[in-house]
Amino acid sequence: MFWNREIECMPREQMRQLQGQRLVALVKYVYDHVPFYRKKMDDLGLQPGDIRSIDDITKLPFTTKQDLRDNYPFGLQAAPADRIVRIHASSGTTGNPTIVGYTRKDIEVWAECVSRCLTAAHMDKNDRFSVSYGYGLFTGGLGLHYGVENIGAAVIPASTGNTEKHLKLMRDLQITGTAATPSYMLYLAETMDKLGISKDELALKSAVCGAEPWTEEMRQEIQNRMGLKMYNIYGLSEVVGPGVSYECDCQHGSHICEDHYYPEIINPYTLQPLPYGESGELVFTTLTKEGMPVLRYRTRDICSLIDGTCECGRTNIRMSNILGRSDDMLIIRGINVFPSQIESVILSLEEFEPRYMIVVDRVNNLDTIQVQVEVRKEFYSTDTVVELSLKKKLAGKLQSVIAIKADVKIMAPGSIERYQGKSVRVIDNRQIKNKFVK
Ligand code: DLL
Repeated sequence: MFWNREIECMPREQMRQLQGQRLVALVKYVYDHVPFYRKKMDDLGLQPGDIRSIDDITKLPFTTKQDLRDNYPFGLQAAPADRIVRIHASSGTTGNPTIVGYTRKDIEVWAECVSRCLTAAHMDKNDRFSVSYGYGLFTGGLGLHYGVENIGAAVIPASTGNTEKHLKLMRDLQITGTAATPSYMLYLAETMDKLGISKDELALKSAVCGAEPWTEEMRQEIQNRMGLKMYNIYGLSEVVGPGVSYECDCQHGSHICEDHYYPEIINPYTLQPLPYGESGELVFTTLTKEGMPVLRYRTRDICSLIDGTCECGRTNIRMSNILGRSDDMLIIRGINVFPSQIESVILSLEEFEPRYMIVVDRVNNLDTIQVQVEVRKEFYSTDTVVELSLKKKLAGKLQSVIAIKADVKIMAPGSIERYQGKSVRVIDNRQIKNKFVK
């Protein structure tokens, strides 16, 4: 159940000491090797010697994605080129991608963290595990791959695409675990229906899912359809990739590998730290990274931290599910709405598929929101009376949860685009209009 009991169950005081020692070494390392951090610290009048324990972390400057872009490609790299053995690049659609170089030790630490996650999901050397994250510049594929090899299980590098062949292999090789985005899990479930493969023919026990926000309702839906248990895995390329945190059986937050990635929650407006339990922006400092360490990296992900020993025995701080990204949060007529709130409502009603698209616009200076949603086959009808009653039902429930009147558009089964990686679920036409107004 534990891959590294000593670390995963370490008493808090001992963990704080370990983090402190690592932070002191890290700050000296980046001050000496990354001119960007040296300048930032000099500007604040801060010397490496001012950082003596983990409590001093709040004195340090933040790092943002823009900093990474501005220093493209290697400006934030701390290790010399001859020690870098892997380079990943983010999937950013605009501007420069973010480039992250890893040393051999970084890759080992990463595999260790993914191993903790896989072990918590009951995977061991007897298992056969397929990786359905994309292999390539994205960290999902190779990140999981090294973790699976590290625990001694047999890895099947399925990647995305080839879904029918992958399902055939799942059945014929009796694959016991897989890793995928929740969107791809749903696509696998749909393809099983199409091919007539029942969950009883598969031997899947666990799925390790992340790379995009997902709700409890989505978990239930997929678990029922595929007959397995889903465990959350969180991570981001700028910090390492998948494996920054992971769920145990208790599924009350994801345990952070905080011996390597120190978490904080801040108020994104005032940048002040927030106490455990309060929601805000998640910030990470990579305590042991050599290739491209980051100090107080602002993830833009909104969640809260949970302290105290978990029922599973792990003492590591947990993070709640990600509610959304601060840049994903929609402000509609002044009200904050996260797409995940809309997903929860849709999935709480049996008539709808977990397939939807949110379209936001501005008409006569007023924000509008349309929720397009697929109806399940058995509830679908072209009869306008039936359609109207479905619309009313969903619109009413949405209004009670998000306090906004949404226009609901009922879509035929199978008509909304399927994604094999991260889904796109929001189209905000206001941004396009604003761009032209400028
Ligand atoms: O998505 C790394 C990853 C791969 C994580 C596979 C888990 C599994 P990026 O492409 O850099 O890296 O995207 C990072 O994705 O800041 C979150 O907004 C989101 N994200 C990742 N995991 C989760 C999760 C990978 N479990 C960004 N729940 C992060 C919610 C997630 N959001």
